Amino acid sequence: MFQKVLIANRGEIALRILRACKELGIATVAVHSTADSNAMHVRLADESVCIGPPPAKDSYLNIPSILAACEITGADAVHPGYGFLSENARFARILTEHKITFIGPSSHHIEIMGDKITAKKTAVELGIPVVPGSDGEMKTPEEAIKLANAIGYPVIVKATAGGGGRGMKVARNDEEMAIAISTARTEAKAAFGNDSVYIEKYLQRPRHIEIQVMGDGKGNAVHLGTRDCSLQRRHQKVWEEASAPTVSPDQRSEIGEICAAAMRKLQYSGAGTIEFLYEDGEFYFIEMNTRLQVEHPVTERITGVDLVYEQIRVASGETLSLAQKDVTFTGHAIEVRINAEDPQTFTPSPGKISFYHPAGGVGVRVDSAVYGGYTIPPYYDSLIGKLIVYGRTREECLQRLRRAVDEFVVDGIKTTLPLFQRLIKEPDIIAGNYDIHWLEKYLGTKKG
Ligand code: MV4
Repeated sequence: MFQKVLIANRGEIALRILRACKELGIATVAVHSTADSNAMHVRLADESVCIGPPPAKDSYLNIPSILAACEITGADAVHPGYGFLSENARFARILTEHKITFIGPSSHHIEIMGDKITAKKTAVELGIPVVPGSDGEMKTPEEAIKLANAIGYPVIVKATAGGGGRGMKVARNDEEMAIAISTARTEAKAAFGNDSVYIEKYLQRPRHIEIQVMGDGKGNAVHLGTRDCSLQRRHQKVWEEASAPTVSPDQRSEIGEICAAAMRKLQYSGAGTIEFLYEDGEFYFIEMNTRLQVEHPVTERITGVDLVYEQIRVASGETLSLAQKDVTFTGHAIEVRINAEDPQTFTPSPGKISFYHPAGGVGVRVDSAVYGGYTIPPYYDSLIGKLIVYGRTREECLQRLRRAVDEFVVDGIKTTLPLFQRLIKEPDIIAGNYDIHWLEKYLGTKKG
């Protein structure tokens, strides 16, 4: 096991990782920018190193500074959290070259899944169902139009180097296709330095359902069930549930076992999420995330598995502490993301929290790194904290969510808490009847 772990992140996820390290008896190193000197992750770590000025590219994304922090403190492993360097294959490789363990998958697996065409080809080879579309890159509008006619419109053009919704264009006929291919290539070149694009059948009203997986790099892997993350705004998730309300236990086992078997074949190591679009009872692979996700606590709540503990264990060379038969699913969990944003316009609202009272009580977990008197800096994402509630049934979970949102107080800045007050009264939300477009339609047509 590691002696000392450096946490290359900030905010609630840095605390989440610190807590797991403490329970494992591992010493911790926090890194921080000059804007985060007073941050909770710095206070709670055993040691801390300032790695640069506020902009993330100069601090949390600054590989030489983070390597230097490892050298200075003698850390033998780095946990990247999510965002920042968590899916940077070069960072994972450089750490390995310096005999420091990257707590995550191999740089090879990060690379495969980072290239969306290679990811999809890999999924096909592993027997994971994918969205019908091109086998590879589309070079010309003519080629794309020919294939689009074979698939049938509407079709979506995606950037090979994209992901998370960046660089996508929908085409409904040949004329739109010609334009979509050219503009998508130009935009992809500008955004990612790579103009490669591919096409897929456009699914009109899917849900976003993902499977949590965990492997040990020795051919052992398990799935930890489903999450429904359809409630998003501009590709930012707002509300996540486990299990996905519309997937039966039999269907969960079926798609889950396909994913776990795929990870065994790949000898995948660490936590991963296989993302699907789900429409008319069918799963269609779109992407794989090779990291811990923001919404991992809902899975932890219904399975009882500590995902960060497992990540650290397998990174240190131990075998997975659980087999598939040990994974059980109990009750229902919902996470809502409390952001420092205007609840109507979603413009960021950084500043000083004058009073803070998190919700508590039975079935409530709050993952946050803020406190009363803390000033949220303007440089990073606007997540204040995650409210995770549990119920034996989805109905009980919703009742607790109502109660917990009422109880939660964050004064001094605008937050998205009032949005959740509204959402938990909506019949479609109560019924679990929503798709990936529901929230944007709701926000566009209804004014609070
Ligand atoms: C799609 C799609 C419809 N059909 N692919 C957006 C994020 C990226 N991970 C994939 N995305 C989509 N891919 C096909 N073939 C619709 C989306 C999409 C979406 C997906 C998940 C959650 C929210 C979304 C919002 C808009 C579009």
